[in-house]
Amino acid sequence: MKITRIILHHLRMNLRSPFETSFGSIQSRDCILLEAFCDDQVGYGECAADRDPGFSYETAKTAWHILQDFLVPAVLNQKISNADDLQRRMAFVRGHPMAKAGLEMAVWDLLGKRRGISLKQLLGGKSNRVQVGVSIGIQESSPELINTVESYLALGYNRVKIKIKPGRDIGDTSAVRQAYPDLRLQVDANSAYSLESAQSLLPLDELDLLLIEQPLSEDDLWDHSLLQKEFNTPICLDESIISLRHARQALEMKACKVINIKSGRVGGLSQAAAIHDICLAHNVPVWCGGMLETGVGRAANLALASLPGFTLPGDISATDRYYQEDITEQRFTLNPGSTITVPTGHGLGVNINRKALEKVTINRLTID
Ligand code: OSB
Ligand code: MG
Repeated sequence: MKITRIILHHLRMNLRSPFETSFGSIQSRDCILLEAFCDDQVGYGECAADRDPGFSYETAKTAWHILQDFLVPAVLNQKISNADDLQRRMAFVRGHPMAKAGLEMAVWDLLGKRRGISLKQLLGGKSNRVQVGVSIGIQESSPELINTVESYLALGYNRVKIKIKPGRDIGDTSAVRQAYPDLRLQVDANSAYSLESAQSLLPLDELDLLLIEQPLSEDDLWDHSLLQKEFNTPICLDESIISLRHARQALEMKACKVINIKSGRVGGLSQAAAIHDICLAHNVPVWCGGMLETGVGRAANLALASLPGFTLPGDISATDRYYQEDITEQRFTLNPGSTITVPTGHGLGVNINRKALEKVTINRLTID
């Protein structure tokens, strides 16, 4: 197929409640929605880069620049039969995985629509419903954190992840554990510790956590391997796994026992699926991470999480957890048993609500 036109939409969407991590607090979420046109069809993609370079160096504006000036010109009017073709055309751009992943998602959506099958089928997904949990930001105090946890448990979530940072780690986590002795609980530090300061996290090992996510720097596989030796609790890497190569090296180094897979962080769904495959071959459990996506990225996450190696619940919550109004006509809801149903429509299986899109668009560009 040949893509003849691409439209970029820079979105800014208000979250229903502020989301605080060790790298900052946000009230609204930026991203780029891509529309890729081929014959009479359009594919949607979501580039997850946010306004600030807190989670990674990419921002919505750097991704816009890379897409506008490099990736889109390299792809327009070229013959692209699959994600590998696309990746070859994009390979001259070093880094910028979220920009690449956004474009790849739009190509996957088109591939599915043209073949009349869902993204889940294209990727080789198995489950019709996937296990999900909720990721809770740092709250004002431990009692407020417990209230927030309670409210999500009441909605039916049966796995909770809480964000931690130095000074808000052991106290918060023990408080939640004490209030809910049987809860499936995990923590995410978003790189807030060094090998030295992470010694203060050792008491977490007594709290029966599913995993400890990304305690150390994103560029630090080696120190994670040293830290994992000190913990029985599995260390899970998020920021550090930026490619299939890093995943392999992390496994060889024993830098982690679990991997969080996000298509944006690794440059696309094709890379995400490849990381899933080697983890499955090594018996290393994976789960699908989230980036507070709109319905577009959420649909892609659900399809990805339907692959058989995704044995831990994903950070894929219901639309209501994030946004009052989403840009897709579909809203995702929680089923009993803390699952969400994987879309079955062609491609991503979502349609855009144009009115809703209009309200949150702060910049738009057509390239043809
Ligand atoms: O580290 O997993 C993370 C959100 C934005 C950036 C990074 C992370 C997160 C989350 C939220 O934890 C996951 C979600 O519910 O989308
Ligand atoms: Mg994380």
